[in-house]
Amino acid sequence: MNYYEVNFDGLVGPTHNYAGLSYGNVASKANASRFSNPKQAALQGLDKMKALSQLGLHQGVLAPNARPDIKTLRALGFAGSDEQVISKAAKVEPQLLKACYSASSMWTANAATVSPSSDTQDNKVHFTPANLNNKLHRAIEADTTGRILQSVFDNDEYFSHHTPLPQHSLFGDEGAANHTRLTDAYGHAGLAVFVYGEDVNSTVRPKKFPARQTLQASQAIARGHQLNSDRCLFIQQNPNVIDQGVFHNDVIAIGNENVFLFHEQAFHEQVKAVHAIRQSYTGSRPLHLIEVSNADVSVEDAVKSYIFNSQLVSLPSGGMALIAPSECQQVNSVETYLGTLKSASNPVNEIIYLDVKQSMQNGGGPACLRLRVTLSEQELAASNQACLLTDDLHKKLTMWIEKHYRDRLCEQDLADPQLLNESYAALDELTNILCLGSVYEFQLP
Ligand code: SUG
Repeated sequence: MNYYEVNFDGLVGPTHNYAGLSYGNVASKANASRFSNPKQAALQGLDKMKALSQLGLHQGVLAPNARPDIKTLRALGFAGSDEQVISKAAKVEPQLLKACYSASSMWTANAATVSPSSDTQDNKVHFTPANLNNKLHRAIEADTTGRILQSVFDNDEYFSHHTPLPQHSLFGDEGAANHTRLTDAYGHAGLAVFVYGEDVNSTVRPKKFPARQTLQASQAIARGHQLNSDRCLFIQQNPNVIDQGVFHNDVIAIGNENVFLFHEQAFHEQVKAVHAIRQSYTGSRPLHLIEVSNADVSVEDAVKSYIFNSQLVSLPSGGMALIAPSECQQVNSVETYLGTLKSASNPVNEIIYLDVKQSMQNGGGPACLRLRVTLSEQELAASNQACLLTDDLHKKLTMWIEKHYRDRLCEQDLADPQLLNESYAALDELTNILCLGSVYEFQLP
């Protein structure tokens, strides 16, 4: 039986904007109030999907959450028609309106934690949508994301869907961005490496920025997914790097199959953490633990370039490619390092640079934009085929974006009721293209 890692990229929604909502995410703050270009953002994302599919990889598409989130605004006391809700919120609570307009569901590395069937006791693929409870604009994604995942993986024989963890600070969960699987082949049992920012029972935590993922959340996910405890590791992120803008582990480390690439300062008590990984890995192919020294790439350069937020993918022709954001070419230390990585003796033999600048300006690189789902041939066949990228789907989505998306958006535009109509009309059409059924709760005017 063949197994594949399928990347499900988040389609950038029509209201992509720079609202400065993510304290602790340096790019989000730095670009707050800039004009965004939703059309370009969505096309850049689609180009990335196409580039990966042209490498011979299976590529999926996840629909965005519907924005504005009128249901949340109503729950917060704004009443009347949709237009009235928007205009009242714009006057009284513009910050809440921005949260309800965020297109942040595009970063599907935070959509859920996924465990493949080769790791779970019931041999099903398990999904838990992340509660994202550290930020309001992200916490409101969880329920819709859960429905979208159910509509893509809609078969009880193969897939098991969990509800998000309780919305409480004990259980801050940011999904797959803090989870890596190390294995010698996709279809073999893997080592699930869960990286948390904070154990709520310990004083080891960042001083400036929030730790978004708790140990308690990671443990709950591992239990729910019926993972074998011998094949789970829980390691703590270095709180000092969280304070330098590393708000998720995927900003400082990336793993794929038997390769784990990470910065020298990624983890708390790193020597012990790396030793534990080496000891717990049971694959028959050798594990490549590649530690990037601070002398080669500083944490500051890692955050600026997002080198670790690259996708590391296994190529059908053998070897691996690192799909890096083009910003890596603008930071000397990083470009030099990637040159040496490619020529050193390890499976990474190709570096491909892609432009996802619209997303990068909100702190989301190539790896943030995708949810990895390891699937057997049968599981892939049981998934919603309309959400798998083909030339035809690529063409349809390009036309759909060209038809519905604006090429300029700023904070003032969020008060324009026409934006709501445009966004809902686009998403209504998208549900047909992707055969999603009733995942959205909005009413068309
Ligand atoms: O949660 N940015 C996202 C970026 C998520 C990146 N994901 C991973 N590293 N996996 C976040 O901070 C910014 C939205 C704004 O400010 O408009 C935002 O939500």
